[in-house]
Amino acid sequence: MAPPQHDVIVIGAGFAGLRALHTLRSAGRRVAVLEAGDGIGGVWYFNRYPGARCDIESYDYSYSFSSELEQEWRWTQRYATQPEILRYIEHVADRFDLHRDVHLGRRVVRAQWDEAAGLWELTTEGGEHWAAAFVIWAVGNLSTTKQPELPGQADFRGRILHTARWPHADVDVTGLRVGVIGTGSSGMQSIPILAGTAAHLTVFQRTANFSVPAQHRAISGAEDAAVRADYPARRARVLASPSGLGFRPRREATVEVPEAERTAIFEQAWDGAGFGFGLAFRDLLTDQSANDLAAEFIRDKIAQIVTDPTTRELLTPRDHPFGAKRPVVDDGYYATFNRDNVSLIDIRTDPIDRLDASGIVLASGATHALDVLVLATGFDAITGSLLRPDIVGRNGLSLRQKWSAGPITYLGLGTHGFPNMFTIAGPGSPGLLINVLVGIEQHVDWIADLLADMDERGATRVEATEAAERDWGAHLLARTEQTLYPKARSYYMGDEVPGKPRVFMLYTGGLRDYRRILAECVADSYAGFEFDKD
Ligand code: NA7
Repeated sequence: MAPPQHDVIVIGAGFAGLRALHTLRSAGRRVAVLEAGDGIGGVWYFNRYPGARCDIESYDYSYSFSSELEQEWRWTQRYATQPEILRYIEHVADRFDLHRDVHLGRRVVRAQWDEAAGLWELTTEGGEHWAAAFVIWAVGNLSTTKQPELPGQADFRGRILHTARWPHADVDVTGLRVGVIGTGSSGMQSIPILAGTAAHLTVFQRTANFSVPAQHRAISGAEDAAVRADYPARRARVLASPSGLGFRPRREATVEVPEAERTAIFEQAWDGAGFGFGLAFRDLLTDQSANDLAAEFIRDKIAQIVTDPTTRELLTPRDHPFGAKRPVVDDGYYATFNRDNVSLIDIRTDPIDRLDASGIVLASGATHALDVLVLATGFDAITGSLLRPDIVGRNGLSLRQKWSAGPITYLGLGTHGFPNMFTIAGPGSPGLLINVLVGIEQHVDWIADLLADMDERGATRVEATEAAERDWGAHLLARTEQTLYPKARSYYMGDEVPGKPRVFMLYTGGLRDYRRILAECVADSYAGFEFDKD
C-alpha cells in the first residue's frame, strides 16, 4: 500500500473538527477532515428549524485561539441564532483557509486499526479509503437523529420534518395545521415561532420539561466594545468557572439562605441569567431540598403565565429534579399556550398509536388532523455517532462490543484497545454538561500537545491503559452518585433510545476539576497512557 498522505484524519467538520484541523495543521501535521454533510458546521449546519439558537452567550460560545478573530467578529445577539453561528463558522473557515482540507459528503462507515502498519484505515459510505496514523472523532454529542417509531408514516398525506434535518429552503406554515412531537430545546424553541403563523399548532408532549427565559436582546455597540477590550479576562473567567459559562454559583447552601433573599436571588437569575439559572446556588444539582426550591420557583412561574388550568398542570414538570434532564432556555414558550390556536396533548397518558392519511391517531382513538408534522424528537445522544460506524481496534475488538454496557474511556479522550484514537468532548468527558466550545478547545489543545510530546519521545503509538480507564470509570460513577442526575430519565443516562444501556455518560465534576485532572496527567508524563517509546 502507498504511504498515507495524512498524519491525522478528523471525522466531523463542526466546531471541534475545524478547530482540530486548524491547530494540528498549524503544528505542521497533514490533516484531512471527513464530513458526512454537504457543508461545514456540524449541528449548526443541520439544525435549521425556526428559533434555533445557542443558549450560551455568543462571546463565550466562540473560539478563543485567535485574538484577531475575537476582535474582527461582531456578535449581534446575546444568544446567537443558528444562521449567525453558521456565518461565524464559515468566516473562520475562510479566515484560516480550512476548506481545502475538508472533504464533504464523506460519511465514515468503518475504521479499522492495522496493527502491523500502525495505521487507521477508514472507509466511507461511497467506498473511498483513507488512512492515517491518528484518528480523531469530532462527531458531536447530538448528531445522530432519532426518528420515532410511527406506524403509518407512508399513509400520511402531509409533510414530516425533523428539526435536526430541517430543509434549507424556508418552510412556510402560514395557514397550516402543524403538529410538534417533542418538548426538549428544539421543540420549545420552535413552538412559539410556528404558533405565530400556523392556523393551528398541536403540541404532543410526553414529558413536561423545565425551562427558563432566555432574555434575548441585541448587543449594543458599547457592550461589544467593552467585551472586546476585556476578552482575555472574560476567557479567564470562563475557564475558572465550573461550567464554562463565566460565572460562579453562590457558595451558600440554598436552604440556608432566608426565604425572601433566596426568592430574590431566583428572581434575579430568572430575569437575566438564562441557562445560568441552574447556577444560582452551588447545590441545585446535588441536594434534593435545594433542587425542590428551584423547581417550585419555576412551577410558580409557569402557574403565573399559563391561564388554562388543565394546560398549566400538564406543562408543569413534576417527575424529575430541575436540571437532571437538560433544561431549556426559551423565548415565550409557556405563554404560547395562552394562544387560541395552540393546544397541548398529553401523550404520556394517551400515546400516539399511528399516523393515518390525515394526521395523528392516539391510542384512545382520538384524531388530530395535520398538514405538517414536526419531529423534535432529538438524538441518539453522546455515543450515537461513535457507534454508528464500525470502529475496530486492536485484535479485531469492535467499539460496539467494548461499549455494549456503556462507554468506557480514559478521561473521555482515549479507550484501551484503540491506539492512536481520540474523541473530542465525547463520553467520559464533561461533554455537554459544560460550555462545549470550551471543552472542544481544551481537548484539541491537549491532543496537539500529546502528539508533540510523542514526537519528542520518538513514539508513534499511544493507547490508554486498561487500569487507567477502570479507575476513570469508577471516578465518573462516584462523582455522578453525588448528583441528582440519575433521578431523571434523560439522554445523559441513555434513556432516549429504547435498549440503550442506562449509565450516566459524562463527567459531572465540572470544568475546573476536569482541567486540573488533565493537567495532572500531562505533568505526570501522560500517566494512564502507554507509548511504544518512553
Ligand atoms: P431532546 O432534548 O432529546 O428532546 C426530545 C424530545 O422529544 C423530548 O421531549 C422527548 O420526550 C421527545 N420524544 C423523543 N422521542 C419521542 C417519542 N418516540 N415519542 C414522543 N416524544 C418523544 O432533543 P432536542 O432536539 O430538543 O434538544 C437536544 C439538545 O439540543 C438540547 O438538550 C440542547 O443541548 C440543545 P421525553 O422527554 O424523552 O419523554
